[in-house]
Amino acid sequence: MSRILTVGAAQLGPIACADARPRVVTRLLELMRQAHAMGCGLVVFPELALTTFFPRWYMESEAEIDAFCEKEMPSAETRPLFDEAARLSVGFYLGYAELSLEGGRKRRFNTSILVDGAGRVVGKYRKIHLPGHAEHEPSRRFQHLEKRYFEIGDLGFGVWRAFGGIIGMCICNDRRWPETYRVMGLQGVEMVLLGYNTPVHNPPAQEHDHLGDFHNRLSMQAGAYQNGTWVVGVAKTGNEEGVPMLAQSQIIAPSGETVAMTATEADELIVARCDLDLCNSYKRTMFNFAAHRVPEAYRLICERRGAIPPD
Ligand code: ING
Repeated sequence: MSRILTVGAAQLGPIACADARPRVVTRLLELMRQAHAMGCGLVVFPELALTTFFPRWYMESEAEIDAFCEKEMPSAETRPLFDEAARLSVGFYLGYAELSLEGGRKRRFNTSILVDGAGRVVGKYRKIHLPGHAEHEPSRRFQHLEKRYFEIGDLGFGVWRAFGGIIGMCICNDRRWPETYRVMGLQGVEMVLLGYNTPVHNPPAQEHDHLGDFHNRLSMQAGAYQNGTWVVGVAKTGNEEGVPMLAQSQIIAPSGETVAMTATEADELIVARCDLDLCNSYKRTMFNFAAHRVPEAYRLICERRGAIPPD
């Protein structure tokens, strides 16, 4: 049996601060049309795919920060994406900064949505692992203020029946944490979609910089193999406002093998015919969770936040 889902990973080159949303949406539409022309039923865009990666700057003005956020989704500016998805029957994952008024207060999240081939939002995720720092660190060449501008996601790691399988979502730094994939794996996920905006340089750990590609690949390949799921990781890359960003968007099989990878640091579509039934042999044998996991031995994972070494 083969349940084939043809997926496009739509990598984006830099988005300049001055690039207005309609100009960016035009780029997304071009990639969606290329995906359709190559038989895709689903196309995956990066994290924060409508704007530049604004957490690289320290801002105090609420209005300035809010200008990078979407007050509604779809909005007039993003509606063309949804209309084209319905016209072409191509669903999509889109990362964006969400501004919502909940419980009488303004809340911002680093969000992604899953939209089906009829242009309907079938799933939403809010980023849980927020990297970087919350206070201005002027000594840095660039900031990474996700902890300042976003709240920790409050929707958990969900999965949705869509595109003939069980689809999950996460965002960027989430992909480095095994718990992300395992929570979705425990819900039977068969394909995890994720976008990322990853600076090549990480100021607090420059000695890691030369391993950026390796750590990117390692994290997603491990997540795929250890949970018997496909993983589609899609970059916003290139030199964005003076900050080099990692590329290496890729589509990874449940075996952990990368089956497609981008070759540029620009807008680039890669496509793979993903047989969702390739998950089965891993879920039924090596990673048959019901047969092999021992949750009572894993309590520390939930009970303890930071490491506590023995006396
Ligand atoms: N980006 C990074 C990531 O985990 C990071 C965090 C920042 C990594 C700087 C390396 C250097 O890929 C996001 N947006 O989570």
